[in-house]
This record gives sequence, C-alpha cells and structure tokens, in this order.
Amino acid sequence: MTASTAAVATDAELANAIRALAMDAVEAAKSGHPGMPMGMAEIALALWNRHLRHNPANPHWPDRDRFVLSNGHGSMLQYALLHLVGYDLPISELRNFRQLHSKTPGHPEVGVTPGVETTSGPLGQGFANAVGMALAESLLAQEFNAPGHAIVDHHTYVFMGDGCMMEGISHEAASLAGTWKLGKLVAFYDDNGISIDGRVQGWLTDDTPRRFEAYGWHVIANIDGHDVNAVDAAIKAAQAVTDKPSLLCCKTVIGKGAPNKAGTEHVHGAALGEKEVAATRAAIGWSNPPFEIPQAIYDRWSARECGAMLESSWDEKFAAYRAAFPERAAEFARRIAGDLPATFDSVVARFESAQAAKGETVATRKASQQAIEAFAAGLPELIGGSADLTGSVFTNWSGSKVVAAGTSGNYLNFGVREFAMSAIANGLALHGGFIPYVGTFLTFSDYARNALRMASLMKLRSIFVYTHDSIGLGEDGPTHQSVEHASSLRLIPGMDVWRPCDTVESAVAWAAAIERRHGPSCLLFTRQNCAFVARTPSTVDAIARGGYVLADFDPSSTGARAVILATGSEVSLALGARDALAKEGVAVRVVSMPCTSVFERQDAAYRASVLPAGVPRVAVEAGVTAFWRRYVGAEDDPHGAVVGIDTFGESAPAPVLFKHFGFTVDNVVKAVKGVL
Ligand SMILES: Cc1ncc(C[n+]2csc(CCOP(=O)(O)OP(=O)(O)O)c2C)c(N)n1
Repeated sequence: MTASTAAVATDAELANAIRALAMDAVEAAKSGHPGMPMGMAEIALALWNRHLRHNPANPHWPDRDRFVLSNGHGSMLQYALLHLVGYDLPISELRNFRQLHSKTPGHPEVGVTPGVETTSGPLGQGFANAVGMALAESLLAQEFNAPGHAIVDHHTYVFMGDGCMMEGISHEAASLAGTWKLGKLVAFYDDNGISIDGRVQGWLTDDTPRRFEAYGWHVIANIDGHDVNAVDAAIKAAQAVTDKPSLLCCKTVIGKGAPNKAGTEHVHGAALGEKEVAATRAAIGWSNPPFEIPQAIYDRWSARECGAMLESSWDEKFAAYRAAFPERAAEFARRIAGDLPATFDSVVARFESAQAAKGETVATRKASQQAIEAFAAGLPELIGGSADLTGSVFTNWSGSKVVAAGTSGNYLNFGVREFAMSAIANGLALHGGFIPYVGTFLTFSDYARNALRMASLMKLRSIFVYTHDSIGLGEDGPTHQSVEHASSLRLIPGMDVWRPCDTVESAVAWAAAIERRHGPSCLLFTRQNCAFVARTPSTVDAIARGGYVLADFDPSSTGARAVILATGSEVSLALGARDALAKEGVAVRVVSMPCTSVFERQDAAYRASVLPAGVPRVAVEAGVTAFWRRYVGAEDDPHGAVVGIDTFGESAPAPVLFKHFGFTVDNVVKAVKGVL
C-alpha cells in the first residue's frame, strides 16, 4: 500500500513523511544529516502530533510551548515538522535546504525560520537554552499568574543526542535544572549509540539515566523511540511530574528505514546516495516522488486548526485576566514585547547626572553595581546572576532575591558554571519577559565564549558583566589577568564591548546595554579604583556614541598635536600624559573609547571629528595591541603607536604591575613623542 491510497494517513505514514523529506532534502543539497531525523521521526510524531501546544499561524504567541532541537545538525527534522504542521515554510524552502538565503539553513536559526525558537548546532547549548526558557516560564508564572488565571502555563521540550550528553555544558545545565526543579522541562534523549566516529561505546559509557537521576531529574529509561504510543505515554508521565524536569531516554536506530546504512555512522553527515534512497523508499513503502506529500498526510499533520483554537482560548483567558488585573496585564504585555518602561529614559538621565555630580572615585565594578541599583528597581525584567563570584563582581543589589527551587526571584546563583550560565541567560532572553545579566571575572569569559557568540548571532539582549579586567587585579597573576579578552570579545560580530573609565561611563554603558534590544553587550569593569573624570553635560551625552573627545587640544597651543585613545583604567593615564605634554608645548586630545563598535556605528563625519586625519595617534589599553592598529596605523607607521601588553601578566600588586608593563605617564609621554 502506498501512502497516497489511504483516506486517513497512519502514524507510520506520518513518520515516514519526515524520513522522506529529510533524506530527499539532504540528497538534493548533497549535504546534511539524514540519520537523526529518520531516527527521531516517531518521537517527533508523538510530541508534535499529540502534545505540542503551538500555533503555526503565530510563532510568537506568548504561551506557546517551546521546542528546542539541541542536536541541531538534524535540522531537517525541524524543517520537515514546521512544514508539515503548517508554518509558513513552503516545500520550495525544503527543496532549497542549506542554500543561500533559504529559510532552511544548515542548522536551525532563530529569526530565519518561523517556528525556530533558538539557533542550535553547537551541541549541548540548545539544551542549556531550554533550561533558560523553562526557568523563564516558571518565574513568569509565579510573577503573573493569579488563582483561576494561569496565563503563563507552557512546557519546554528539547531533543538532544549523544553529542549534547557528552558536552560538559549538559552537566552544568542539567544540574541547575534539577536544583531549580523545573518541572515543565521535558528532554528527549535520542539514544542511538552512534556519533560521528562510530559506535559510542568507546567514548560514552555513562549511565545516563542514573546520571540525570543524580541531578534530581525524573527519568524514564529504555523507551522504545520507534513506538509512538510508548513515547506518548512517557510524555504524559513527564507532564504529570511537576516538581522535577523529566528526561525521556529513547532507544532509537539512527537512519531508521535505510536498509543498508541504518544503525551506522554512515547516515550521519552525508547524503544516503541515490541507491540507498531508492532502497529506503522501497523498504518503508514510500512511493511518492521527492518533496511530494499526499494530502491525507498533510491533513493529519496539520496543527493550524488546533493551534488557532489554542491561541484563541488563551486570548480569552488573557482578556479575563486583563479585566480582573488591568495593570498586571499591561505589565505582562510590556514585558513580553520587550519594551522598557516609559520612565526608563528619565531614570537614566537622572542617574547619570547624579553620578556626574557626585564625582566619586571607585572601582568601576562598584560603579556597575551602583548602576544596577539605580536601574533594577524600576526594571523587574532585569534578572541577574553570577558564577559564584557575587561578592567580587558585584552583580547583586539591595533588591536582589535569590531564586531557589520553585520560588520566584530576580537573582540566580549559577555556581561555578560560566558556560551554562551564559547559555541559560540566552534562553531567558529568547523566551521573552526578561533582560538577563550574568557576571564572572573577565578571564573566564573564555569558558562561556560560544554562548556569547550565539547571543550575538541571535541578536539577543543578553548582558555579560565581566570584572577584574586586565592586570589591575594584581596578585592573582597571569591566570586571572585578562590581557587578550577585551580585544577578542570585540572581534565577535555584533557584540558591543564596553570598557568604561569611571562612574559616569559605567552608568552610560549599563543604560546602553539595557536599551540595546537586538544585540548583546559585554560590560568590562575594574577591580581597582578609577579616578572620576569631570565632564560638561554635552560631554556626558557624547559617551553614548562609544568614542568621544574627553579633553581636547588646547586651542591656544601652537605646537605639535597628538591624539591619545584610551579605555577604562588607562583613561586617567592618558589625561596625565596630556597634562605633562602640555608643559612641553605639545597639545593632546584625549579620546575615551569605551565601546569601539558603537563608535563605528556613528556617521563618518562624527568619527572624523573625533579622530581627525593627519594627527599622530597613540592608543593606550592594558591588553594586547593588535586591535588598536586599526586606529593608529600599522606597526611601521611612524605616526601611530600602542601602549599595551603582548605577553601574559605577572603576580604582583597592581601598581607594581602597571609600572612594570609601562603603564606610566612617563611611558605614555614617551610614546607620544615617538609619533610626533
Ligand atoms: C560543540 C560541538 N562540537 C562538535 C560538533 C560537530 N558534530 C555535529 S553532530 C556530532 C555528533 C553528534 O552525535 P549525536 O548527538 O549522537 O548525533 P547523531 O549521531 O545521533 O546524529 C558532532 C561531533 C558540534 N555540532 N558541536
């Protein structure tokens, strides 16, 4: 019997539609991963056809279930599902799998394909995003739901494979999910025993069910992942357990249906090949040509009608909520839309003026905390946290309330888990309703780096707070001294990296990060005190342009001129050198450059007005020098120099280190004289 002859399509036909679309799309692209979609077809059927509460006509409906494909290399599974259930993803897009500007790129990408909730592919990270999404749901439910008004009430489902399980981030994220008792998180482990190098017994012998039980999860082991009813029953059991996240361990055969290649690594990362595709068609009884799906199959897959009903019943629920609690409903709508409160601008302006008037000399990590204190009270969406360094990175404030298992709050103790912390922050941002900020020492940003890259790729409003920048932390030595990190973070496309020099720049940096709706920010702060710099109000306004003239050429000077660019703790050094050089008849402009990417987004005329052509330049930053060459010219340019550090640091008190590495007024003066 072929699929097209049945009046009502069977489960087998529904699952085989996924198999056919996956193998045919990978075949057409001559690239991709058919094995996982073919192996997870019945699991996907059980979840998407029987449980997932979503509306293909509106991928952004707030109370939809979230679905994450953490094993994102099997993206054709998600594209096939989105197409079959009725999202705006026509078959032409599936034919165009992995091609330029298609809606079906190599891995699921948020913002490209309707219905994709997070960009996944770096294994394990989607799982951590899902933990963040489930956490967001739990916190919003506690904050907004009222008796008889469950306006936030959805599940987060995540598919993961051996690769996700092997990645360390799965440990970090699973441990936190268990501790936080995220009962509406349901993970499906595609236990097919195969990864790229072959059978995993040689490199993955963990007892995964017991591992997750030890994290405090509800685990169902040994589910037959090809038995739709068994998976369905497991999902129901998972939904019934509300005080623990659930892991459903499903035994599957990778590439199931391919008669010669199923169960082997040969269905991973390569098209099946014409012969095997034909053999698979015969083996599973699929007689339809590539990319042709019988209407009966579409009919049973479609989630359009049910999705519209689900959304409209939520709309009714929300209307009742609005009638009962108009202010809370408006606040919920604002939070989900990601709009800042109307008063935010004036709060920022008042705080910046207050900081300017106070003129305090403090460590910028302290200035950061002052900014959090000033902004957080009026921003309930701001949710903070730290990787076991709260007392050092000052990410808490007087209103911080730690989230414990099943309780609400606005502060997360992540423990020493920088990578999961950052990916969970991304999950919170993706879910909506929150602006996450998370902190650790700058040098440990490396542990989190791929999550930062993903935040940038996804244009998320995630804020990464990094203190103890550069050598200023002193005695902890080179392991903790982040000489290359500021520059390397600046290299991530779309990442705004702020390194403010005092209390006022710190306030501006925080406001910019919060206001930046479509992109992440790194905020870099010092451990040591940084001298306050007095500015006029218009100079304070200019900080938001990323680079600005902090102290200009003395107009009365007729001697040589130079520009010193500096960031963070080195700005005061630049100002000192300016004073010293003035005595020698050299007029210096100090340009403070707290955020180079924001400066680069200014118009050319502004940039040229700050950095005039033809005037020699010296950049000063206690970090690697290469990045600054774009502003001062190549190493053989006689009119440009960088005072920086191209080695690792040393252990010593900070003042000794600054002197040792040449961060003295005398040395900056010497550098300026060298370029005149
Ligand atoms: C962090 C990361 N490292 C490596 C890869 C490359 N990679 C893609 S899939 C894969 C193997 C995954 O095995 P498994 O999760 O079992 O997937 P399956 O074989 O079931 O498709 C690897 C190593 C990746 N995507 N992400």
